[in-house]
Amino acid sequence: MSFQLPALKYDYKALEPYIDAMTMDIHYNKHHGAYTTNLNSAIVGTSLDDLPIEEILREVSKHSAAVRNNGGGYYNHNLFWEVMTPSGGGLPTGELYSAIVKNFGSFDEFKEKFSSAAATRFGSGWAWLVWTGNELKVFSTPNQDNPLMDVSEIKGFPLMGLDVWEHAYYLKYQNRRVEYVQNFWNVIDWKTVNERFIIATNK
Ligand code: MN3
Repeated sequence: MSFQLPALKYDYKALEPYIDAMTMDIHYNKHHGAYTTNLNSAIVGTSLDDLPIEEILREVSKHSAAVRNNGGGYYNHNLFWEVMTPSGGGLPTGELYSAIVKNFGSFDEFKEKFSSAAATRFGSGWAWLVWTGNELKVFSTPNQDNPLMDVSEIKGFPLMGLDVWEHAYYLKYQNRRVEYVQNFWNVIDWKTVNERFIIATNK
């Protein structure tokens, strides 16, 4: 079995002006494409060959750096494309909205906390909203780590992730990561994030 680059549900220019078409094209085909190819090379012929990606990541400390970096890169980008949409933005929907208010005080406090996690992650990494099993948490990870990994500071089910590697924004925003993070709120797909929340809380 090998992992496949998932089909995008929108075209490269669909998230403009917030995420430009050239960044989408390169990010998806070259970066996500390379994580996918390199993950497959790292697991071919090993005992990981038949496992779902979530199971590989759950015990990632037992595997090679190539599996950690490319397995994380593969999963994280699958999630990233999924939680964005051209008709995004606004307020979270459904049960997720109530849970955000309960955990963070208000949507604005949550938004501030998530934006800050994204802006202050030093170097390359990701900001996360995660369901830990009994609460929502916001934090960030370095490189391609994520909350499914046993090496993660906070573990749980990732509901949404924001890529803050320079390759995610540099062509359009150069060094202005904060502006990229602010604009992300215009393309977030709350319907999908709420669906992930319902899956996570029913596990
Ligand atoms: Mn990326």
